Amino acid sequence: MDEASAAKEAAASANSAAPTIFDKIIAKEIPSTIVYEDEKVLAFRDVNPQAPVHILLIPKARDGLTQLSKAEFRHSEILGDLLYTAKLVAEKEGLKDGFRVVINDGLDGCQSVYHLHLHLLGGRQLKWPPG
Ligand code: IU
Repeated sequence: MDEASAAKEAAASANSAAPTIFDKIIAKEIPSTIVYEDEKVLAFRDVNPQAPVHILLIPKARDGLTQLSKAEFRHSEILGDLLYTAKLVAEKEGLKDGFRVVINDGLDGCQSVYHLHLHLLGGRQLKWPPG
């Protein structure tokens, strides 16, 4: 299945109640390489890295935040926490020459997991615009 078809399938099956693979990662039921964890945020290496450093940052409590376009005012604090944590993790990873933070949203954004997550990418010269 190509990327666009996979995104279409994921978007069609997305609903706020259904658990995702990230719930199992949070519960440590499936292994992941965790690089940062506190009471609200988990950061782990993407299994299909698109750059030498490719880390996902997620809220431990999804709280309806399946995707950025579903954010409500009450999510402002966790959104800020995630962004600030991305900066901390980038520092920890030694990304002193820069990095990129991406949030894919919905079908056009090619989102495949419906639990909000930030991609932290770095360790090589990234190109712009993205595909
Ligand atoms: P997206 O923005 O929803 O497309 O990103 C989902 C990411 O989750 C994607 O980069 C996958 O490689 C990554 N991922 C993972 O790290 N571990 C998994 O078990 C699964 C997906 I499924």
